[in-house]
Amino acid sequence: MAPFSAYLLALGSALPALVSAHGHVQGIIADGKWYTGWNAEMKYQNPIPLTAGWQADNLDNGFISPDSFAKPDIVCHKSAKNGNSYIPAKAGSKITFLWNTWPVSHKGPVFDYIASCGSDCTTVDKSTLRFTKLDEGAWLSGNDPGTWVTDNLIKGNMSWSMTIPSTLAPGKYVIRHEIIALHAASSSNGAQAYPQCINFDISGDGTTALSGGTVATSFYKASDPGITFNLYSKFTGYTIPGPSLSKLFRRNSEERRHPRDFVTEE
Ligand SMILES: *[C@@H]1O[C@H](CO)[C@@H](O)[C@H](O)[C@H]1NC(C)=O
Ligand SMILES: [Cu+2]
Repeated sequence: MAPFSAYLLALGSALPALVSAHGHVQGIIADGKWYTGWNAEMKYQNPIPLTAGWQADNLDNGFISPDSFAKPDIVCHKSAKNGNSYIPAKAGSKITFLWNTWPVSHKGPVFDYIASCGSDCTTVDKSTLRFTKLDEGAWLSGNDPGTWVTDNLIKGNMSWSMTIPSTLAPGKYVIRHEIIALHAASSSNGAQAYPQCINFDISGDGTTALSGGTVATSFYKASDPGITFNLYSKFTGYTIPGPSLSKLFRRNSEERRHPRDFVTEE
């Protein structure tokens, strides 16, 4: 009986990883149209379905830890390979990222970055992508643990919306949408980054090209005050990690649609 119950115990402890509640972007809505995102189980299909979502190997819906923030996995999640199609969208369009689920405990900042792929996002080397931060949200109020934009994401149908700048030049781009969960971030390797990359073929008559930008392996360090952070303390502020928001695009009231924007901040 000992071997059998030991087997059950082992099985029992393996199960939480399989049914764990952190998530991935299962769908994207652009210009009102739904596109299926990448789901790691698709890697078992032959052929692999066409998705604009990058093919990450996050079968456990897991995350990237600070000890990998300078490694290629931080770019588009674990062992990510290029998405093999594009979502067509016009500059100025509203884009909504729909997570399959998100746990209330996983509070933290949410980001949208964009990088030009040059001519082809399906073959570009991810280590060459230089990202511009388009959108960010984080702490809203309270403490220990307080209210965060992830709470709004959960209330809003597990979704996060952003607007592609209306002046962005047409082209092939990767948008890197990311949540960093801070529930374990009081220890220096405890923050959890969940990056999700999606290819977009952006049209329109914008003329603003991206310039500068930062490779994702230089975004964050474990020692950043917004990466090692004790959510369960009487904090009075939060320093948003990563590069600062782009000044290439003027935000207008029409584009300020996300819940975070209804919080007084300027
Ligand atoms: C809510 O989320 C589900 C699942 O992702 C999606 O099918 C549905 O379109 C979403 N509803 C809205 C109003 O965005
Ligand atoms: Cu989790």
